[in-house]
Amino acid sequence: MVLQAHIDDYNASKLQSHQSAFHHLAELLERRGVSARHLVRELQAFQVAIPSWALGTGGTRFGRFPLGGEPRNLSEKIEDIGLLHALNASSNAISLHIPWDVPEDPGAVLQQLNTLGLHIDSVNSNTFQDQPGQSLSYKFGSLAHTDPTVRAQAIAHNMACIEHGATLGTRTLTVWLADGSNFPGQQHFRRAWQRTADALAAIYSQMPPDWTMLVEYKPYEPNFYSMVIPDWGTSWALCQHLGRQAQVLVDLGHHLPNTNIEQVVARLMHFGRLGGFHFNGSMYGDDDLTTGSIKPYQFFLIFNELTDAMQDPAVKNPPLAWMIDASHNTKDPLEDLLQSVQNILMTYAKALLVDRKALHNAQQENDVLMAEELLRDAFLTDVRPLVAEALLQSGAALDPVAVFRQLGIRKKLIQARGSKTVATGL
Ligand code: LRH
Ligand code: MN
Repeated sequence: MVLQAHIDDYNASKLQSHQSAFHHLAELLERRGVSARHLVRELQAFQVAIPSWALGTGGTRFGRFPLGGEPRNLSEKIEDIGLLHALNASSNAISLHIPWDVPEDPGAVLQQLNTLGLHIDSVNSNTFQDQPGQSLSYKFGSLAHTDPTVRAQAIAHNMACIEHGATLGTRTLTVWLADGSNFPGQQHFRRAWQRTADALAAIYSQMPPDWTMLVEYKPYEPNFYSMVIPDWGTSWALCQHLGRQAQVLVDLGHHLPNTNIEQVVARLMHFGRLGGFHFNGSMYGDDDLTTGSIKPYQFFLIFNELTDAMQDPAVKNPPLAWMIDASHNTKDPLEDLLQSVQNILMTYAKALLVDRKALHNAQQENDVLMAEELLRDAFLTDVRPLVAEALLQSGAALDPVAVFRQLGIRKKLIQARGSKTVATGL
């Protein structure tokens, strides 16, 4: 549907204004001793994984308002992510959720992925819902359940996820547990932790040696008194307990209000236990809004810590998994995802602008104001021409959302798939 010609035509119509903005910024950066060409290469290499469960309209318990043209199966989900990648050349990976996205024909899936220049970056297990025909319920938990047969069922499900993932070439299993309690006394905290640690160890021991297990934490929802893995410290302790192939997954929406997430990220990088991110934006709780839409400065401070650690040879942290985890209640899901990727690229570009040597000196001399000003200087730099240049050089659109709209893609998807289709996911 999206022919390269459409993108080229659009870029040609915007080229002059883009080039003057880019050259102006490149000169400004040159005076700061920063190479715009180097930053463009960094941005071209930065790829974000798209969640297969966020290609349709999300909902809340108060309602869901489908906008039509939503993917009806895994193949159409891959087609939509291929569309995003064609528009921004920055979304070459897909996170799958099992059983929402069981690959019926792995061969055909691999072929489609190949054609679109995509790959599967991780499989997510789901022991937070009961599937039709499931023998034992996860109402009172899964890996932390008091009943060993329920724990065994959940362990078997995670092993099945690894098998599905292996047929599709990924080597990452993401585990998020809804396990917890709603009332005091309902759960024995120490025994619940130990059951969870033992069950994760049972999965870990059967996981291929070249696989990674990402352990995601969340302070509340769907349980509202306690969660078995509520915070980074608990996830980190579990990863220490499991072994080197276990890493902490940071979902930005999974923090209590006013948590200093950038410090959590710096800690985990320092310990070499940061596995990756579920990027999204949030005002209050796990709101799963557009990434960078609500607290752009905090998001920048997170990338500042990441970039500082990634540029420090003393930090021994494995490569990070960059993934989005969002839910779209009022925006077009595809436009929302395109906007999120743009925000992520812009925030990374700003973090790359920080003069780390000057910042280090200001910190050493306790020049509080100068240290902050060095960060704000980078944050307040308009890097949009850099991101646009990176996409242009990768054959993508200078402005992906503009081309998405110009081509009337949502209308075409509704014509092709119907106005009532609802995608699996949240
Ligand atoms: C839990 C979560 C987890 C997913 C789900 C879709 O809130 O962030 O990462 O499994 O959303
Ligand atoms: Mn998540």
